[in-house]
Amino acid sequence: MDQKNNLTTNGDRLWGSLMQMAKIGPGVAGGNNRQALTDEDSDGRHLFKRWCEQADMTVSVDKMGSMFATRRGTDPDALPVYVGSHLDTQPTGGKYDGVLGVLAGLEIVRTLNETGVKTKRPIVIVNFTNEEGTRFPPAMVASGVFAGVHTLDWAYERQDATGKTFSKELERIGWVGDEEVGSRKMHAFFELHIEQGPILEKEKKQIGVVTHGQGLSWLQITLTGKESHTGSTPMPMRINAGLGMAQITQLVNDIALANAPLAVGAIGHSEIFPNSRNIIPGKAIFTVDFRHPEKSILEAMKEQLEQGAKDIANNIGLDMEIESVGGFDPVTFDQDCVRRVRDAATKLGYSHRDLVSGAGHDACWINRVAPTAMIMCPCVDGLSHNEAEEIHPEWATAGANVLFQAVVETAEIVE
Ligand code: HGY
Ligand code: MN
Ligand code: MN
Repeated sequence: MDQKNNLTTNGDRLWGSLMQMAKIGPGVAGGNNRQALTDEDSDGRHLFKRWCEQADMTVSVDKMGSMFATRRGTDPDALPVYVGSHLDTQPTGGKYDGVLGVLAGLEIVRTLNETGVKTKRPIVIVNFTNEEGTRFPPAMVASGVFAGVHTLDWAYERQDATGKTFSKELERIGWVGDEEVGSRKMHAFFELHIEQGPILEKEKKQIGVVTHGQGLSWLQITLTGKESHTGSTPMPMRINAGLGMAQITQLVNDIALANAPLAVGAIGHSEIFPNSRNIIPGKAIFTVDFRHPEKSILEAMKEQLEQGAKDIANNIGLDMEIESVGGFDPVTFDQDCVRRVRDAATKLGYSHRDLVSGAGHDACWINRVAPTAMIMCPCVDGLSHNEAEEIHPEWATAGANVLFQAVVETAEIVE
């Protein structure tokens, strides 16, 4: 029997696992708030670990807390095929961002166990710590350490808004592993992820074959002015950090529109001090998120921002600091892996199209150390990083089946 061609996942079981994981760290509007290194993150990790052990896998953890669940291959010396994503979510996140990629990996192993199919190469499912970078910037920090982009010490020093460090919080939830980060060698890495954009749904395509990932730049700006009374301070005397933030917010939008149609820019994080109704803000700290598929244009956008923000600060009399707090160059995924994904979608009869990922993913860093490709499924209204994020079960199943075919093709079934 040509086992390979008849391997498809159990969509109901995958959906059931997604809904069970979604119960951990519920949001307030039907989504999830399972931020990195919180107790909820730990609970989700324990559930995933239990499921992996029930599927006869061994689970190990590295020093960044990333989890690796291994299904043995017939050749223990063969480099494994890795599949996975992340279980942490945004504070007002959805149920599928990251989680689909991890639990689809589990579904593949559950199906292989059920059918008794063996692969030459081991298969390893990964849960990368803190992909979102919302509590501890930058995004994709654990896969970044794995790929040698960040040092472990630098990552350990990252702080959340309350001053808690990454290392202390990882220790507190009991998920510091002993494995050196990045010591594992991968034959290939595949990541299934929801698109988080509108293209696939609009074009009625079931699968996105991700050929590239756009580049990202996070610039944290600190403006310092002078606190004073909102009532008695004459307008010409004010040094208003809040006004500077508002004008730079408009500048960010103008720069993105000026580099249309592919540039995007926004400010998602902002803090104003002292944040009192009748004190002119003396300080503003906020992060600019710029993205573009071409490195040269992303660099030009950053230069336009730095110049424009300097002029705004000078006009108001503000001191300004700009610090890069995250980012990565545009990514071109491995062509052989991408072809495997495209061939799998074709063989399974799914409608598909090539896609550039708008969001960043762990795959963007892993692509530096192993042949890597991504698969995307549509999401309703292209919405993500919103508790209303939604996908259809058949989209999850189609994505998992394409992932399955690409993984077993690469891991080599042993007849
Ligand atoms: O920011 C990103 O693109 C990812 O969702 N962390
Ligand atoms: Mn994600
Ligand atoms: Mn995300």
